[in-house]
Amino acid sequence: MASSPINGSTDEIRQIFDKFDKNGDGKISCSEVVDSLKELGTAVTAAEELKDAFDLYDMDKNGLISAGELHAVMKMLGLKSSLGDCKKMIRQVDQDGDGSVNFEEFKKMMSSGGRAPPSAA
Ligand SMILES: [Ca+2]
Ligand SMILES: [Ca+2]
Repeated sequence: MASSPINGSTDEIRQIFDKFDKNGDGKISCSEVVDSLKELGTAVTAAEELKDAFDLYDMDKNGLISAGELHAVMKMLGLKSSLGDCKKMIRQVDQDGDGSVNFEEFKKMMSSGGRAPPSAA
């Protein structure tokens, strides 16, 4: 049962190729490459920034931001929020009700605008 890694990667290359080949003519033009890289770059940057911000808050790296962690970062950023405020912010996005913010909930927190804390620029 030797599986050839080449088959898998050919598939992957074709998928990537299809993504680049916007008009489906089987060729990738320079402008198609530029467009695709631009799209890719924007998506990756946004996701990476969010992950960086999440890691900043998640001090013990357990994949969850607790009210205490949120409070500590707010203090670090010089924002005057009480632990109670942080708990309230978490409650607003806490979908599974565990009292902490996971990455999915964090994304919501950041995209909801409003009182989303700024990331360290
Ligand atoms: Ca944590
Ligand atoms: Ca939660």
